[in-house]
Amino acid sequence: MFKFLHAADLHMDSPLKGLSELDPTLAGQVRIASRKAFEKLIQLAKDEKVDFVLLAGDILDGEIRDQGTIQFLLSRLGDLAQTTPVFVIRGNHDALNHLGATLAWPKNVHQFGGDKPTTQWLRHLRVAIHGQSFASRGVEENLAANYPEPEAGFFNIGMLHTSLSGAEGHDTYAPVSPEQLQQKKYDYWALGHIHKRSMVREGDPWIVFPGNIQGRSIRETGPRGCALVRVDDSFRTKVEFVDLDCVRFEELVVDLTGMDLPEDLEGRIRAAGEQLFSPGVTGVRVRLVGETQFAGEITANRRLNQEVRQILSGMGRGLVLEKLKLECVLPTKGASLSEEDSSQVEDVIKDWISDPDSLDTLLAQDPEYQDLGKKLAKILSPSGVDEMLDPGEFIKGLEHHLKTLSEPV
Ligand SMILES: [Mn+2]
Repeated sequence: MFKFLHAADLHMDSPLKGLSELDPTLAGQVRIASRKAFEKLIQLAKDEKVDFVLLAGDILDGEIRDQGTIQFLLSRLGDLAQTTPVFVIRGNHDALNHLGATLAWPKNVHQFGGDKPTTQWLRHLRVAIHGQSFASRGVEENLAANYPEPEAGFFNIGMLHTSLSGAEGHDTYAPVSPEQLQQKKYDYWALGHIHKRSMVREGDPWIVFPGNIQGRSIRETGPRGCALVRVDDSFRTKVEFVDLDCVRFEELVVDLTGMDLPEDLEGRIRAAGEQLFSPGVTGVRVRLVGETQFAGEITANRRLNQEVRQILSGMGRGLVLEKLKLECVLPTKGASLSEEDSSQVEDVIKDWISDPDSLDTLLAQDPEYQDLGKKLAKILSPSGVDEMLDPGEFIKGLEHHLKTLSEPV
């Protein structure tokens, strides 16, 4: 049996966005997050004693702002390369013509060329790895179409940087459909480019995006890492995602529906926050949603940002506020009426239409109708329940409600 790691989209030293107001200690962690994640990848390779490592493109982010980035990458890969072969393809961000074809890769790193697909063999493992780098940034043709036939008796891996048939939020590169990949009769497609981890197919063949190793903004929420792949002697394969990120981004949706007191806001945020797992630092986008009578009060609170920030940090779990979004609203008119009440309102309206005068009397005398007045008031005005007890007002309310009905009764 053998094991390998499949990672992609390292975007080394790419800055993390949306956490600018962090205290200096946390800011330091955020700055080195992509390097930390890469170190964890190397450590995982050592701990698991994997037989080889695949890096499926966008290892570098593009512009090299700092030569230290490359030195760091090469030195850590060098640690590994003493024992473990590493196979690299270049993607759109680190295309050969963009960043230069030659990096001083350590000896055991093999970089696939960009002219045509080629194959590397690990004969002792019966593994054949096929791959091609991006020669330039905008590869629009189906690279996989030219990949070689599978090597009989070998575990065939195709390394490819691709958006497959297109994915939301990603430019289209080296397009190919999962069905076309399947037709190649390989065992495992080690893909890169899409930053969200996914198993496009779980066998026959495996088609896997490991995602990036470190999320970079609120657009990249959830755990990030690589795929650890175990293959037995019959080539039966197990794929497991392993988290490597040190800084995470999460969206926290806090539903304020039915909140009885403004002070309950903290409890609701805390309860929702308890559900988050933080690997160290987690940038949290808090979205306050739902229907609450305090919506106006919440929106008007100019200290709210600061308060939410404190609630999160008070939880002691490395949660920091990325951004606060106020999406809660006053209770919708009509939403608080049960079906039974609604039909009762309809009945009242019908009575009123057939005999407008009778209803005034009815409202004044019948407690049941007064009660209904309160219920109707809820639809018409969430805050003005009491004034609606006046029968005249109730009639006005009914008139209003009648206008809002789509069908005349
Ligand atoms: Mn890419």
